[in-house]
Amino acid sequence: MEFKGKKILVLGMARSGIAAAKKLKSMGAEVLVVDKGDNSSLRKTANILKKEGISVHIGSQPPHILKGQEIIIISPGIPNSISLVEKAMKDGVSIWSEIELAYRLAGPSPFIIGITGTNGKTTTTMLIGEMYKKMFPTVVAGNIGQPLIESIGNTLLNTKFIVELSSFQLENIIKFQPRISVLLNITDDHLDRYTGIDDYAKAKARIFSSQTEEDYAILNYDDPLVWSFAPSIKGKIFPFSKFNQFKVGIFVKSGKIFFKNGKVSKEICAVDELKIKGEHNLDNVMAAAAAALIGGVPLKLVREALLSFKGLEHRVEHVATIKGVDFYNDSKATNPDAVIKALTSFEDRPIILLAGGRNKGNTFRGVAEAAKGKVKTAILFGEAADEIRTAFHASGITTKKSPSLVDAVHAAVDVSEANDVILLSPACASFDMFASYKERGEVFKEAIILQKKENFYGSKKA
Ligand code: UMA
Repeated sequence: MEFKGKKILVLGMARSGIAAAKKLKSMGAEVLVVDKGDNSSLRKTANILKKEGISVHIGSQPPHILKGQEIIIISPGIPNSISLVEKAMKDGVSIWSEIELAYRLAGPSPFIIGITGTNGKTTTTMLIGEMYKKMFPTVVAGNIGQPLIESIGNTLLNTKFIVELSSFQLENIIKFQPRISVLLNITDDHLDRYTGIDDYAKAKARIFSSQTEEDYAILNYDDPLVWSFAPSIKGKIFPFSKFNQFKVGIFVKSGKIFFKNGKVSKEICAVDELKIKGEHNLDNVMAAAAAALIGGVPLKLVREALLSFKGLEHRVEHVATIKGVDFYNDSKATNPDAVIKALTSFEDRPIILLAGGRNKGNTFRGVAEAAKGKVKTAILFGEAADEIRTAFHASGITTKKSPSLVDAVHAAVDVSEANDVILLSPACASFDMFASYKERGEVFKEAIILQKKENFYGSKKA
């Protein structure tokens, strides 16, 4: 596609916006980047982009900036409901996500695997990446933290793009066509952006919108909302299930994972052989193995990748064992469903749960229900502490409030005994107290290292 001389407005000047602007500029487009924020780091970025010949406007997003613009590349964090975007739509300006731009520039019919779902997308994306890397030149990008556009132009013809996709990114795709799409699950999340779960699910299901009969859609058969999209999908449906078996699909039978596709039948591995535990991870493993086997990765390499995969940082990550107490960092659990899944990872061990942060429009009743009989104390922090406390009290669970995450770690240690699990699994976004879930996880881990150094247990519990 020709961008030379085209007037393009890039909305949002963070990772996606910066990468899109640079790419478009390199292709001869007339780029204007707009960000409503104004702080020292944005000003610094603005200066860098200006030096590269990119126009920048920060501090506001007034309607006049739309004048003459042909396309808007919108960052995922910006909803289509802001007045500037609503006006642009009325004026007939095309609105593309950075993913759409990357797709248009990736060459004819690029091999893309798109992975979406409320939870497990990063784990599944990483796993698929590990499998493909053993066989093909592979790019792993998207919502995982690296804008897809950054890798476009530097790849070989047979490169496989493994792309984690959020509902935000999918809202503004048009022609984006993954050869293989994966929809893992849909549960309440981002309800501060969507009118309800159906609206959120509709955004996720856009991943299938340009797929044809040649393409594949790997779907969670055990999730009724996911499966409800099956009849409307043009691509070949490839189900995965923990409870049902198929002639075409991937499933668990007698503790083993099987892949069947017509005459092809493969036993992949025993569930016990996997290092990543929990039922949700079984879903991720099945979806990943299906995406790899369908795409031509040999069984041997799929097995190798699966059996060596230890999981991700900030995702039920084991941090330390101190005097029989295990500390786990699950900072990436930013919605209730992720916490419910994490709580299933520790068999019958008592859990001290650290939760709180910024609520994304969710209710905590489900977490409180799942915590019954598992969580002995919940230590709560951040904006949503009172809301979570109300839900947990209704379930009869003891709670404590802490002014900070570090203080919450101290409070958890105070009430802990050998064999307990101290789990940070917040059920909320981090933005009320931290820059990201990663920073929150790092602060948690540092607090634990400090506990070790100060020999807290030695002085208090010996
Ligand atoms: N802004 C405006 N106008 C507005 C609102 C915001 O100009 O009306 C500006 C802000 O001032 C800010 C910029 O937009 O400077 C932020 O853009 P962004 O939030 O899209 O940030 P990026 O760094 O581009 O990150 C995005 C994804 N962020 C979100 O979806 C919120 C990243 O996912 C992703 O890794 C990155 O693109 C690369 O693809 C993060 C995320 O939290 C991990 N995703 C959500 C999730 O996983 O739950 C969906």
